[in-house]
Amino acid sequence: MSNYQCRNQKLSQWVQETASLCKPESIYWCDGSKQEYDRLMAQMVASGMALPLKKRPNCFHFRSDPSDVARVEDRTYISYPDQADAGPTNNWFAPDELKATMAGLYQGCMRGRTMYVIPFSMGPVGSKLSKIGVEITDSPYVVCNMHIMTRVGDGVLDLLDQGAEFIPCLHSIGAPLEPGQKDGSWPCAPIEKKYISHFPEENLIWSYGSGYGGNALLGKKCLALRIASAVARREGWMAEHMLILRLTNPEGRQFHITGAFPSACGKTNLAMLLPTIPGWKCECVGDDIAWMRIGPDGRLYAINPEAGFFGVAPGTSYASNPMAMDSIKENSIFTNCAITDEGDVWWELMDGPPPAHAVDWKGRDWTPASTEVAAHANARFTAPASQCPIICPDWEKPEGVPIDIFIFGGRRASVVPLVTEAYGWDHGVFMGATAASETTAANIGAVGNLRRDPFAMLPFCGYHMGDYFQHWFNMGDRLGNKAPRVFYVNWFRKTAEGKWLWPGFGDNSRVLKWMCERVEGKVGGAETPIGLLPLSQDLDMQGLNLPAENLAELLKVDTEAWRAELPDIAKHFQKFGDRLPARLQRQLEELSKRLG
Ligand code: OXD
Ligand code: MN
Repeated sequence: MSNYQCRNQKLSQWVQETASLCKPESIYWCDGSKQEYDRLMAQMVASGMALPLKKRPNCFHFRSDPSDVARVEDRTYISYPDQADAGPTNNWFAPDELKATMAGLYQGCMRGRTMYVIPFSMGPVGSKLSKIGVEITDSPYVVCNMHIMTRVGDGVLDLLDQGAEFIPCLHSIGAPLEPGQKDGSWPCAPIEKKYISHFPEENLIWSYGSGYGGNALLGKKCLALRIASAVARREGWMAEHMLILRLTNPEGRQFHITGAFPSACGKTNLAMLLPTIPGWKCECVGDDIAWMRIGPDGRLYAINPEAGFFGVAPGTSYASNPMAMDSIKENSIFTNCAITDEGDVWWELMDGPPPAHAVDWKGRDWTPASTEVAAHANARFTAPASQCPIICPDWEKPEGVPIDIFIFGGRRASVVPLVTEAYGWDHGVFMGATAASETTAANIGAVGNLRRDPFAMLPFCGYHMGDYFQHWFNMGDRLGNKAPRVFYVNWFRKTAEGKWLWPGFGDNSRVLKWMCERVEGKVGGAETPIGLLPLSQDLDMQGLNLPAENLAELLKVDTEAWRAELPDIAKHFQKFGDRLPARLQRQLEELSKRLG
């Protein structure tokens, strides 16, 4: 039983084959309409899976199974016939073996459920920079989230009917229903049966067992980063884990900036920054992923392939990110938050005092005296990007926006200054390749450990990372003097007593201003062993009462501490064996020489 007759033969065959394998009760082709969204939500409310929020129009809350709360990096596979092609940073299984195991799991896995076919576009429908995907899933929660995060629907189906290529994304929660069996509120498979698999040589994604976030909304990390990074290398473009923003100076000149940061470094906050310096305006193009191609004028143009924000809720507040708070007032989905007695969501560090009573993310009574957090640390909101009050008017421009500046960064309590400019492209690639961050509660492993996360792509690069570094050099060679300028930032410096040296948030605009003025050639930079640093008079500090010693500390280059970093960088590079580009090794030698 199916509601649509698809004229794309390859697609219709794949849907039929999948139905024969997974044995759903029915097949439903999604049209992306509001009626479809409302109908599925109403069904989930009726089944008890979704809770409508009294305080937020058209908003719903979901509670996941406590075993299914985050991306599962150790169950995520990049599958090439030759393990060497996956590289040292990815989990690997041979395609035949992985497919055989997963086909066994998929056998009859959708019994008793509807199989949804979601045609979606990553990027504006029909843009040359966009890609079409089709996700097959047995989760109505996934369908509704995909409505927000991607462009689902008829426009895409029309392109498919005309024979457009697509990336097949197969997803099942892995919880078939026996006749008469009552469904749970978050059905999923146990951890040892979860698989998030990528077959880059076939542009194919197979996900099984999880209904959560990047494991299940396959357009995001799976397609737009892991598969797209491999496609981008073959086709000569870039798929990056980067926010995109537009900064306009008081004279009206626009600068477009992308930034790559590991988790828990304030990427969404930076993407929606409200500048504290007068006359400067920031607009958000995207908060997580950038797809970039060289345009006819030789510059690099970026689109945001997504249509929504899938943001971490705890810590989001009017103090930290007012634009995100305004984006989630309506038409949003919340997952694993706490619910107040008034029928609103709540999470740790939201503005104001905590509620006197709430129901926590596990459905238990919670009060401020409780010893556990009310919202899960990875609780999320899913919100349409169009609802962000500072969404850039050109965010859906099919040709994208021209990039002037790349920023890399990480969380470092010491050593790394507030901002450094690279001496040139190769040095910039070195900065990206050696990016490191101290782990927080959001990462696996001990808190405070230094984790190298090259280009913030460690969990998202769909091929050997040594080849990925080389791809960056190749792109730089093609861009020549039109390449974006590269900077490295660290908003997270602390005093010896553990106090923040820099206020961050909107005041980060002061650092962005310096970058823009460097691009314009208006301000200087001091040459240091690690790159160019602002002269303290060139950083706009008006209206900020920052003690002079803080600024001095933020802009200090501790040569001794940097020298001590070198062995760790060398060890990091060794992992990539003979696929480490010689140009990176040379950068390390030059840094070492400059440090003396
Ligand atoms: C994300 C991540 O969820 O990077 O965006 O982990
Ligand atoms: Mn991300």
